Amino acid sequence: TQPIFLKDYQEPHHWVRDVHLTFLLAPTATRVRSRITFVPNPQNPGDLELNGEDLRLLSVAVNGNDVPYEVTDTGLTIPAHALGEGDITFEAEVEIAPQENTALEGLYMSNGMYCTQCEAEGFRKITYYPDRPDVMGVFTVRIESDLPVLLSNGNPTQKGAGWAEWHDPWPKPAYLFALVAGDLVNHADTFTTKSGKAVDLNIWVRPGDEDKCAFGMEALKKSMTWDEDVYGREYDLDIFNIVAVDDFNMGAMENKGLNIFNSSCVLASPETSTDANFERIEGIIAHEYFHNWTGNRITCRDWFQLCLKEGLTVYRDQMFSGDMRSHPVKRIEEVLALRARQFREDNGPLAHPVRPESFVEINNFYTATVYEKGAEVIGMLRRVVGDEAYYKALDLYFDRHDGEAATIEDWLKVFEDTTGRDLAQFKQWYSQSGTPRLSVEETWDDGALTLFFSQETPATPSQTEKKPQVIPITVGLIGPNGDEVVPTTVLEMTEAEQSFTFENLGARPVASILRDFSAPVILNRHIDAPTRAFLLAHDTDPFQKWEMGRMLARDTLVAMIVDGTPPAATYLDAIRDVVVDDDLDPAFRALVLGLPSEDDIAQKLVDEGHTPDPQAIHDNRNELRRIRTDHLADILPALFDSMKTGAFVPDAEGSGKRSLRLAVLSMLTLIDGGAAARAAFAAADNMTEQAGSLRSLLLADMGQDALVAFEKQWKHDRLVMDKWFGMQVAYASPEKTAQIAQTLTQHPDFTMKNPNRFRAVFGALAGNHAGFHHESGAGYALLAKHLIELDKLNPQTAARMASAFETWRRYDPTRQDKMRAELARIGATKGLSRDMTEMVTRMLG
Ligand code: B3K
Ligand code: ZN
Repeated sequence: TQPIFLKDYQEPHHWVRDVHLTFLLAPTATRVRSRITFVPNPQNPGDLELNGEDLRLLSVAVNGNDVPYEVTDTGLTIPAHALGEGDITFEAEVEIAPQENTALEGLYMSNGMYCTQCEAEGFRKITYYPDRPDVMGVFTVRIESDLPVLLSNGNPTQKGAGWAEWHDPWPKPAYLFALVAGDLVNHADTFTTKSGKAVDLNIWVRPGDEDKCAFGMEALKKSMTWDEDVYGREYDLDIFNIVAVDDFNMGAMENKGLNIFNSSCVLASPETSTDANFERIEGIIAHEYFHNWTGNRITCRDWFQLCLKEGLTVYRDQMFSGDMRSHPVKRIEEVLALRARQFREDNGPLAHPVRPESFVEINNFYTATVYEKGAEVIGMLRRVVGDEAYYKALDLYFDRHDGEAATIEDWLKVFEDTTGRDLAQFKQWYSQSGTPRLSVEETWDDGALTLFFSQETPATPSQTEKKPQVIPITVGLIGPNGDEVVPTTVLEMTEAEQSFTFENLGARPVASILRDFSAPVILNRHIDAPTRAFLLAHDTDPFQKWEMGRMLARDTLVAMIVDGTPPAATYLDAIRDVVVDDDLDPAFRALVLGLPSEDDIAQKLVDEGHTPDPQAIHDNRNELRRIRTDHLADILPALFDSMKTGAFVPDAEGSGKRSLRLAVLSMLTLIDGGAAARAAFAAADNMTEQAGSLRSLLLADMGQDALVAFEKQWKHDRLVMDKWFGMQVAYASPEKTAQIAQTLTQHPDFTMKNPNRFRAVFGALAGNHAGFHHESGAGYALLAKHLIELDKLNPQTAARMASAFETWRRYDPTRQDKMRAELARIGATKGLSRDMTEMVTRMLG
């Protein structure tokens, strides 16, 4: 398993024109017949090279004749001399066993239904093919099966008893191929595009789930309208199908005209889904739909360019969600997720650039860095060039590269051509890993405020030298009376050290720096608590307003942990002022009430030169929760009642009220013996309230009865049961966490074969900071044991979850030894997958 390198890219020896596939579906012996027209590439003549894995080859022919060929574990090669001149008709038949495919990559079965997952390199498990994104072909697919619903990409052409044919007129790489066959029912609708074309829309689900499709369908129609209005992009087929599948390695997949979704990312009802679920479903439906242009019509030349489609599509879905809901709330949520996942990745052994330069297994690079930092880079680019130039550049991108497999160079070129700017330095955001530390000092001199910035990016694996980046820094100034004296301006930093002066100011203002989180950096700024509280009260930028509350909480916690300093009244009063302010959006107030996660605090302690003690972080954080609760005790009951919502509507307003209500409930539970939470749990008529009250009880270690009742009520619902499995681990006290997770693996409904169920238990274990890092090491051992087992069945999901260990170097020598030993144990396992081998090697490296 050798790494492959971006710098080694070469065009293929052959391009594809069209592809005809016939599937004779059978669980353990599916036949796949292919007829492919190859066109020799005059730029790079050579053998016909096809990828193929786990295939039983039955026949091969070229232009109707037998030919010499070589088959290995990874592919099939036909020597150039056997190919003749001109176009080549290649025919083959292979046999595969979807029923035995537990990796959920290629063609597999889930509850009696056939489905596929081909990105990144799953098509090679279906038939022999040049499985690389720069090779695009027009696919015609025939499916033969007794199952009633037979789907593939593109438009349906013909069907009869036991068969159906599909034709996709848009050339596409194999990773966008999809096939579904099953006993499914549809929730149908139609959409008329801006130019008057009628499109049939369907969400296909297992019988019994049809009442959970309406929200997803609305989200799809909103996405279609939004992409027309904002990016001028229309849909381009007669039909758009979405299918819900229970066993799926990630959230969803943007196959052309046939998106396949993890059922948890499309099925929704008020009784079974939380507000967070609704929001996520809306965002993922939009994301996959938006890929139709950014990913499918314009795809990636090679997998190193993954951020070309993912960063841009995340950026687009974030814009969409902000438009549908609340921009400030959405932005704060994005930053929370970025810090929790991407900053963490950038700070550890798995750090890599937004465009990696090498990989062993590409599935290991569907990361927060490629996706979320990739989106941040686009947000910065837009800030640097301005809105108008951004949309002009996008129009040029779609015009120039439609139908192509493009690169980051192509992407940046449209911005250079639109604006005349040189983006060479900006491009470093794609090649340099690590999170820049931005420091700021200020001076005041006779009406002039000067901000001195310096930037430094710490070394990351295989990148010791870092260059200064282009950092757009948004700044506004607030006068001493709380009025804004200078509105948001963008300062463009390009040097290692750079200063900016604001002149002609009356009195010394307070600077609000990095408004809207204008760059993915860590800002080091030493300002006192009263100044932070002032900005929390007066900043006009909602992100910075929230950020000041968060920084106050973080500094309070660090001081409590490091030298036992009790929380200051400045912090407690400032929080109280926000929480009682009825002019503020309840969702925003709930976010201000949130405390930094234990994992965030651990990283902050490391940054300040301390060794984090997970138990101490946990205890002090709980202590702060208790102190804050006492400080707010008199207002909590009334606030809780006033945030009650009527009939459940999963919109921004309702979800905002519920999130404040539930944040208040978790505090109330600390002082009322659990009375309010028990009552809310018993009376809940929606999952947000039911799960939220259960969470409060679990956090206070009073959840046993509610857990029993919850299981009894939801036994039959696999998605709700995932919550039941997850919550009791996520909110367990540190000493019990591993034991609870272990016991749950013995539950009759636990299975290693369903990624959602596995993630429910083990994702929660890894996410329970004090529980996972409990000094016994039980959390580490339990996770490692199950990752080793899962790796045999499903390497992709196992490898992804192994990143739980990426922070091992942060902790004390005893914990380090324990974690390193578990990683070594995983690494020493016989027959370990390429996926897991790469992850363990990088983490130990
Ligand atoms: N493109 C897919 C992810 C595929 C992951 C393969 N390991 C989903 C998405 O980003 O839309
Ligand atoms: Zn995507």
